[in-house]
Amino acid sequence: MVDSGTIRTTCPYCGVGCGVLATPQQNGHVSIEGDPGHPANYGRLCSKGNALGETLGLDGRLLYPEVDGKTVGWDQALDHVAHKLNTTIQKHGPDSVGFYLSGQMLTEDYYIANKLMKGFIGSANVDTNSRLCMSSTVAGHKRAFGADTVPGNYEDLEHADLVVLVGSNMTWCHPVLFQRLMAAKEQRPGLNIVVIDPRRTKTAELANLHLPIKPDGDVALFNGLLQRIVASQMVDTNYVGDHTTGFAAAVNATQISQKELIKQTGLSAAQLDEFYSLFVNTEKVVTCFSQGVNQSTSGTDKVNAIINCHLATGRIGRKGMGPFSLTGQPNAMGGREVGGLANMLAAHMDMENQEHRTLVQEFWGAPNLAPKPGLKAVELFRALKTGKIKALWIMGTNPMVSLPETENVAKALANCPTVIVSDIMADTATSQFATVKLPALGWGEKSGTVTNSERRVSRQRAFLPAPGEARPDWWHVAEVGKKMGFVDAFSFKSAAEIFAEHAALSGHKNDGKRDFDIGAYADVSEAAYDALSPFQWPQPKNAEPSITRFFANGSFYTKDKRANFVPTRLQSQTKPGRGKQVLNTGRVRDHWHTMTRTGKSPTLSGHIAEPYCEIARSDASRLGIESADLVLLRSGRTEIILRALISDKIQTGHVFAPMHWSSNLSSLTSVNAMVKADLDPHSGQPALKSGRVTLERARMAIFGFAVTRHEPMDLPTAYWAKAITKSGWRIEFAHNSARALPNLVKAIANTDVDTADVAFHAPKENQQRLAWFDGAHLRTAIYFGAEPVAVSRDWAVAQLDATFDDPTRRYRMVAGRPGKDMPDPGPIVCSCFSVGANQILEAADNGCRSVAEIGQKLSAGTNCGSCKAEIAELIHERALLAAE
Ligand SMILES: Nc1nc2c(c(=O)[nH]1)N[C@H]1C(S)=C(S)[C@@H](COP(=O)(O)OP(=O)(O)OC[C@H]3O[C@@H](n4cnc5c(=O)[nH]c(N)nc54)[C@H](O)[C@@H]3O)O[C@H]1N2
Ligand SMILES: Nc1nc2c(c(=O)[nH]1)N[C@H]1C(S)=C(S)[C@@H](COP(=O)(O)OP(=O)(O)OC[C@H]3O[C@@H](n4cnc5c(=O)[nH]c(N)nc54)[C@H](O)[C@@H]3O)O[C@H]1N2
Ligand code: SF4
Ligand SMILES: [Mo]
Repeated sequence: MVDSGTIRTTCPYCGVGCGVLATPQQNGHVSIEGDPGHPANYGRLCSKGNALGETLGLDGRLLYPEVDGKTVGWDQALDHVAHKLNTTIQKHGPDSVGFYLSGQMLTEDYYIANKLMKGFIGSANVDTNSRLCMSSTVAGHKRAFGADTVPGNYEDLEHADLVVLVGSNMTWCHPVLFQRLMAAKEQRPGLNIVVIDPRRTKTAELANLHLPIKPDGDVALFNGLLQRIVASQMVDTNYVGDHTTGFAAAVNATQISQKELIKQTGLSAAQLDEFYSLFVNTEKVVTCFSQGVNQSTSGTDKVNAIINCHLATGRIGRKGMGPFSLTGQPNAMGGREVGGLANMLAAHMDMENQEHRTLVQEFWGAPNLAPKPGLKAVELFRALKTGKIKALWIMGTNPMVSLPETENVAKALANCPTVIVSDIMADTATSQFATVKLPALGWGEKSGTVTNSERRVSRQRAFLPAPGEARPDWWHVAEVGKKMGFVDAFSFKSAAEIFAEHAALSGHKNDGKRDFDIGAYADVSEAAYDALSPFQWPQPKNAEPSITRFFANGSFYTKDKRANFVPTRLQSQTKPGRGKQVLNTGRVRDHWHTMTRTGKSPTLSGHIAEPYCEIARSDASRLGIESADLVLLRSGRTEIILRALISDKIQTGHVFAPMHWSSNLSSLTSVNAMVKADLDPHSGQPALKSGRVTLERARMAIFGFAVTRHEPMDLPTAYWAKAITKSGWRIEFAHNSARALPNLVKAIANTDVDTADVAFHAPKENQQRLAWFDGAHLRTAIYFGAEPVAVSRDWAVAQLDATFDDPTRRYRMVAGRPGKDMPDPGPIVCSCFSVGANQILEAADNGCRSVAEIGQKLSAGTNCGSCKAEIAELIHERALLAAE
C-alpha cells in the first residue's frame, strides 16, 4: 500500500523504466521515491530519477499554442495545422509531409501519430529519434529472429555468470540495472563482467576485464569469437540443427586470421584469448549492447555478430543467457511496438508483408494505407532541405541538437514552410524554426504507458494539474486528425481508449504468429487501465501470462521458424585522416540528452557543470594543451569550443565529448556540428560515435568564472557555459579580447565594473575579482584573468547561500577560496547527499578504504549508488599517492 496522495508512476528517463512514487506536497514540491513494488527497480532510483522533483517547475514551459510567433487559441492552432497539412497534401501528395517523433512519447501518443500518417494521410514518412538510437538493433533482430524481439529479462543479468557489456556505459546510462548487476556480483563474486569500449569508462573501472577496442572493431571481435566457439567445439549442434539456418555459410564468411583480428580490434592476443576463453567456458552469458554498437556504419552487423555467437552456443532465451539490447529511451520499445519507424507497420507488422497490410488496413478502416516504407530520420531531413517535404511535425525531440550535421538540419528546417513543434518547453534549439508551437503535457501531467528494455509495460500517471493550455500529445494528433476529416478514426476520449485499440490490433488474427501480442488488454476499462500493474509482453487474450523469455526452443518469427545466422563481413575502417582525431560522443551521468529537463535541476547540474572534451595526455602534450584550457574542435568550416579534460582513460588519437550541451546553456558547443551523417546501410542509423575533428588550443585573451543570483542572458563572449545552482547560476566564460569585459560584467551583474562592493585588481596578471552584495548576501562574484582562473567553483557557488554579516568575510569572495572555517567540498560526486571530491579524499586520508566505509562516514553513495565508481576511483587515486 502507498499513502493516499502518493501516485505510482514510471521514470521518464532511461529504458530501465523504474517505478516511481510521487507525492505532491502542500508547498508545491513533489517528493520522489523509488517504488519498492516495481519489478524493474524494486525501490531503487538513480541520481536523475531522484532529482525528478527539481525538474517540474513551470519556468521556460510552453503553455499556449503559437502560430507564426503569436499566441492563439487551440481551435485556431489546430485549424491552421489541419489546413496546412491538407493543402500541402492536395498540392504535392502525401509524401510531401512528414512526422518526426520520439522514444519519449507515450505509447498512446505514438500509436495515434503513426495511425494518422500511415493509415490516413497515406505516407510512411514518419520516423523518430529511435533511428539515432535503436534502429540497428531493430534491423539486427529482424534479420536474425524475423521480428524485433528482445529475448530476455533483467533477471538474466543477475543469473548470469558472465555479463559482457559492448558499447555500453551502464553505470551512467542504465544505472539501476547496473546496480542490480553489482548487487548480484556482491553475492556471487564469481560473476564476471567484461566491458568492451574504446574508453576506460566508469563502467570499465568496475569490470573484471576491459577491452579497449578500436572504434568499430566489434564485428571483427565477435567474428573471431564465433571462430573460437567452433574451434573449441562449443557449438550447440542440437540447437543449431533444430532451430537455425545458415550456420556453415556464416562461419565461412566470418573467417578472420589472428593477425587481422589483432589489427582490426586493436587488442592483444592475450586480451582476446582471455575474453574468448571466458565466453566459451561460461554457459550462462548475457551480452548487453548499446550505442557503441548501434551508432555505427556497421551497427546492424555488430548486432548480428553478437547474436550469431549466442545462437551458435544455444545460449538464448534461457535463464541467465542471451543477447540483450539495452534500450535508451523510456519508451523506445513502445515506439517499436506501435510501428513508429518509417519501415514498420503497426504492432510489429511489416510494411512489405501483404497479409499484414491487409490486416492493418481492415482493422483501422484506413482509406489510404502508405504503399511503401517512408524516409528515415536523416533522409527525412535531407528531403526537407531539398524541398521535397513541405510540412514537418516534430514531437518530443530536439533534432537541432541530436541529429548529425547540425548545419544541414538548420538549413532544412529553415527551408520548410510549415514546421510544427509539439514540446513542453517554449524555446529549444529546434523550436526557433517552428511556424507552429503546440504546448504538450510533461511528465507528472500526462498519462499513458511506456515499455522498458525487458518488454515490461508500465503506467505513467498524472499527479499534477495541466499547466496553462498544455494538452497531451495524443490529443494534439487526434484533434488534427478529426479536423483533417477523419472524425471516426480519431474520436478518442482518453489514453485508455487508445491503449485498448492498440492492444486489440496486436491480438487481431495473431494466434501466436507475431511476437507482440497484448490482446489480453483489448477490452481494458478506464478503471482497469488506471489500476494497471506493470506487465511483460506477450499477454495474449485468454492465455495465462507464462512466457517471459523467447526462443529457448526456437519458434522464431521467420517463415521457416528458424533463426538466421547472418554473415557479417568486416568493413574497412577508415583512418581519421592526417592531423585528425576520432570524435567519440555520448552521455554523462546526470544529464539527459539536450538538457531541457535535467538542465533545470541544480543537483544534477552540479555533477558536470560545463561541456568538455576528453583528450589523451599524449595528444594534449603534443598539441600544447593544458588542463582547463579551452580547445577548438574543427570539422570542415565548422568549429566548436570546449573545455579540455586531459585524461589517461582515452586512447591517443581519440577525443570524447558529451552530446548534451546546446545553445540554451552554452555558446558553440553542440558536438553534432562536428559529426557527419554517415549511415548504416541496413538501418539508416547515423554513426554518431565517429566524428573526425582537428584539435587545437583555443587562444583566448581572458578567461573567467562567475556566480550570480539571476540568470544571465545573451553573454557577449566567444565561449560561455552556464549551469543552474541552488540559489543562482554559475558561468564559465572566455573571450579573445579584454575589451568585452565591461559588457560582460553588465550582462552578468546587471551593473558596471566600478560599482563592485569589493574588488581586487592585479594588473600584471590582468586579473580582476569583483563582488556585489545585497545586504548580508552575495549577489554576484566575477573572476577573470589572462589564464583560466583558479577559483574553487563549488565553494563560490555555496557562497550564494552564506551570510556575510562580518565585512571582512566579504574579502574572502575576492580571494576565491575558502578560509579554514569554511572547508571547500570540491566538485560534487554524490548528487543525492551533495558530497564533494575533497570531502571524500579527506575521509580517505583519515582511514576510509572502501566505498562502504565512505558511505558510513559521509552517506555518499548510499542512496542511488550512481557515484560508487567515482568514489572507488578517488580512494584508489589516494591509495596510489600514499604508496608513492
Ligand atoms: N545519464 C544518462 N543516461 C542515459 C541517457 C542520457 O542522456 N543520460 N540517454 C539514454 C539513451 S536514449 C540511450 S540510447 C542510452 C545510451 O547508453 P550508452 O550506449 O551506454 O551510452 P553512450 O555514452 O552513448 O555510449 C556508450 C559507449 O559506447 C562507446 N563506444 C564508442 N564507439 C564504440 C565502438 O566502436 N565500439 C564499442 N564497443 N564501444 C564504443 C563509448 O565510448 C561509450 O562509452 O542511455 C540512456 N541513459
Ligand atoms: N553525437 C551524438 N548525438 C546523439 C547521440 C549520441 O550518442 N551522440 N545519441 C542519440 C540518441 S541515442 C538519442 S535517443 C537522441 C536524443 O535526442 P533528443 O530526442 O533530441 O533529445 P531530448 O533532449 O530528449 O529531446 C526531447 C525533447 O522533447 C521535449 N519533451 C519532453 N517531454 C515531452 C513531452 O511529454 N511531450 C513533448 N511533445 N515534448 C516533450 C523536451 O523538452 C525536448 O525538447 O540523441 C541522439 N543524438
Ligand atoms: S535508472 Fe535512473 S534514469 Fe533510468 S529509469 Fe531508473 S531512475 Fe530513471
Ligand atoms: Mo537513445
